[in-house]
Amino acid sequence: MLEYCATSPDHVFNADSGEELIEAYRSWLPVSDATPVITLREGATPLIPSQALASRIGRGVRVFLKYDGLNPTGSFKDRGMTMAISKAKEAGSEAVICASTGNTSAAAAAYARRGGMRAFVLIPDGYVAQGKLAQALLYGAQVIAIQGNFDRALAIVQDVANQYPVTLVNSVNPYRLQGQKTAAFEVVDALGEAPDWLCIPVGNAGNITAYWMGFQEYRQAGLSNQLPRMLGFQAAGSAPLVLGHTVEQPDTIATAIRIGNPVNRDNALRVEAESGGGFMAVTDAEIIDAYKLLGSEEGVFCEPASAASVAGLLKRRAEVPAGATVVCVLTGNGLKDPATAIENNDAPFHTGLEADTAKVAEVMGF
Ligand code: AN7
Repeated sequence: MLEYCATSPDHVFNADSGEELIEAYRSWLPVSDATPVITLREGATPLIPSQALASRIGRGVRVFLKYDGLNPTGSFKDRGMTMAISKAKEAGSEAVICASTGNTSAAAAAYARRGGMRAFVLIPDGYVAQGKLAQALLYGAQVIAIQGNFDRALAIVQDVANQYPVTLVNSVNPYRLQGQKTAAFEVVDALGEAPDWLCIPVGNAGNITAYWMGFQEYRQAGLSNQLPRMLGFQAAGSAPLVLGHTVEQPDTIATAIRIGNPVNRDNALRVEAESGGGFMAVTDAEIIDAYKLLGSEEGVFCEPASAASVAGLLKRRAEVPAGATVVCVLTGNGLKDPATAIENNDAPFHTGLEADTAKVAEVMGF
């Protein structure tokens, strides 16, 4: 694991500057003047207060949504990918490869192509949301759908990257986590302090590891006084960190986190121990309830996997200390997976109605 020490603790982030993530946090990242920065102006995503969640918890608790679905390719993966692709370019790489449940493939494809590199992505055939597949194809990646799950795809791309001249950009690539830690910086920059709880969906456990790194670096530099408890939430059918063993046949509606053998398992257990946090499972029904609540009460459309953080917070609401500040990470944009939204909502949807004012007024209830 690559360790990087911050050199300039007096950095002040200016979200209005329109700077790309690497420029905004350059002194905290392993880049130099020789690094070609491949960017789509990622990062600087909003931290949105959620009154609907705060009122469900009560006791003066504040809840914020870190909406990373507003990154250029619609997920937090862009933070890691701007770093991984820039460093691959710096090293002279001409091609990158990843396994993916969808979002990594979209980000890898976009940044690789922008950097003039070929992108190869392995996905589990039939288990990637439509928007993500559309992105990988449109960005011009070579998409290879295998008859096997994500864990199998990851094993294959690790083999391929070991044997052939192609750079692996899954979260075993240390530059990925370096880029992703900037989300924690942004949270502290926005709140002026680290939150008390950080709720986050967990698949491979790269993001929870990266957030913890970011919170620790800011604390060491004196930019925050405290560290959050890190609460990781997995889908009940794909919960290896909760069960304590690999899940051979992971299953969940939240296909982004349909992962049975997390590659960052050891890091995840360290984060749990160091932060006094924990891992917990949420059912698909709880995920969908949270997903619908975010959309219909907050106007925030995230993908199902992202809603696991909110489902988890609601499940553990009785344990939130009075007056605490909680941040739920919304890792991906709801538009990634339109099919799940169309199948899971409570909106009245009148189809095939005659094009007539009186008929329209009638279904409106007038
Ligand atoms: C929306 O794209 O693993 O715990 O291949 O897309 O860092 O793995 C996606 C993971 C959460 C879990 N939310 O993050 C992939 C992939 C969304 C995601 C996760 C993913 P990690």
